[in-house]
Amino acid sequence: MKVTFEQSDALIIVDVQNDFCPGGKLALDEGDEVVPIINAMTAQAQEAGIPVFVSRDWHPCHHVSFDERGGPWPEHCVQDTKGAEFHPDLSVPDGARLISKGARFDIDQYSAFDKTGLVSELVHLDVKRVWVVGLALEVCVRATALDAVKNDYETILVEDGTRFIDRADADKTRQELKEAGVTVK
Ligand code: VGL
Ligand code: ZN
Repeated sequence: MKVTFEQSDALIIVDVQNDFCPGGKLALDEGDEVVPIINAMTAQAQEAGIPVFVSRDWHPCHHVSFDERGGPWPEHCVQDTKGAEFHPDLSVPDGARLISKGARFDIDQYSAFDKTGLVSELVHLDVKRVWVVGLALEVCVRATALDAVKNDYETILVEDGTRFIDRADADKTRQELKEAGVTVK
C-alpha cells in the first residue's frame, strides 16, 4: 500500500503481538500477514520523519478480561510472556513510542488513546492526522480509530494492515468507522 505521509502525520501500530498471530492464544487467521505491510509503512514513516507509535496489549496474570474471570477473551498477552512480545518480524524503529494498555486491574482498555498519554504526545509533536493499522480490526484498532476521531484527528485506517478476529463483523465495523468519520482505505 503506497501511502503519502505529510509532516503533521503519525503512524499508530496497534497490538501486532504473537498472541494475535497464528499459534498465539487469541490468534487471528492471517494476523501475521499484516507484518510486511506495516513494515513498509513504517519504513516510509521513517523516511518522512514522522512519529511512529507502537501499542501493545499488556495484561497482568488473571486479568479481568480473561474468561477465567468471566471476561470475553481467553488468556492472552500476559506481561513478559512470549505471547505479549511483538511479532518477531515487526520492525519497531529506534525512537518508536511504546504504548502499553490493558494493565488496569478492574477494566479493559482497547483504545491506544484510553488514559495512555497518547493525546499529549500527539499535541506535543503537533500531529494533525493519524494512520492506524494493526490487530484486531473490530476490537483495539476500531477503538483506537474511533478515539482518534473523537480527539479531532483526521484518521485514516489502512485495511490491508489490519485483520479481523471474526470476519462476520466486517461490514458492521467498516460502516461504523466510516460513519464516525474515519477514512477506510
Ligand atoms: C484485543 C481482544 C482482547 C486487540 C485485545 O488488541 O484487538 N482484542 N484484547
Ligand atoms: Zn486484551
